[in-house]
Amino acid sequence: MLNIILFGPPGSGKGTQSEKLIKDYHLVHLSTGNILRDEVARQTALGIEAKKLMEAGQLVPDEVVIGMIRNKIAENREAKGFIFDGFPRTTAQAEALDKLLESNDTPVSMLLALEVPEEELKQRLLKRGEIEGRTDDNETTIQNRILEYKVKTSPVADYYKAKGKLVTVPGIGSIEEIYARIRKEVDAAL
Ligand code: B4P
Repeated sequence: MLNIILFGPPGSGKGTQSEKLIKDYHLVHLSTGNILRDEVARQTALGIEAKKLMEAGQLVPDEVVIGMIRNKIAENREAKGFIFDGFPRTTAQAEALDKLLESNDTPVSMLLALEVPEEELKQRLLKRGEIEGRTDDNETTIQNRILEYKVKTSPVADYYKAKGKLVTVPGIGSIEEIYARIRKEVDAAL
């Protein structure tokens, strides 16, 4: 089973590259950002709470996202593997994911970390804000999201580095160029 964590700061291209990987490797895409946006759109109790945090550029509580991922893994017992996109975002989430996958006997294969300079991240997200109107793609929220990433999320890369599972990929260039780099790493691991 191939379990890939696609990792990186906001706007690094996790969602963009996940779409390509799921097609080529027949994996199930689990994006906590997409699941949360769906809850917001349906105005569920969870969505109403999550909306405030997302618009402020803050992380949603660990127990909420861990519960979401637990359910999705349970719903996809027959999957060939998973792409975890935007999860785990804290060390507590990483520990919970490892436990969930261990109980399935299918550990994390690798954490692919997309490396993109901060200025480029801001430009990409501001551009998406203009095109798609996502409410968290504005200057103040982007700054907060980057700060949350530095403080709470970047330690997740160290957590998997200690397990020998960290693979870094330059996230600058065209989407196709970056995808070719990712494929090379995934194929080498297969
Ligand atoms: P996410 O939905 O995960 O959003 P993201 O990190 O901003 O997106 P991503 O890196 O996937 O960027 P994308 O490919 O779209 O999270 C949103 C919020 O949800 C978080 O702030 C948090 O509040 C909450 N949340 C989610 N998961 C959570 C968790 N586990 N725990 C707690 N809270 C959680 O790319 C961005 C833009 O760049 C796109 O417009 C794309 O077209 C463009 N782009 C991509 N690649 C490019 C390239 N090579 N060149 C130029 N542009 C490119």
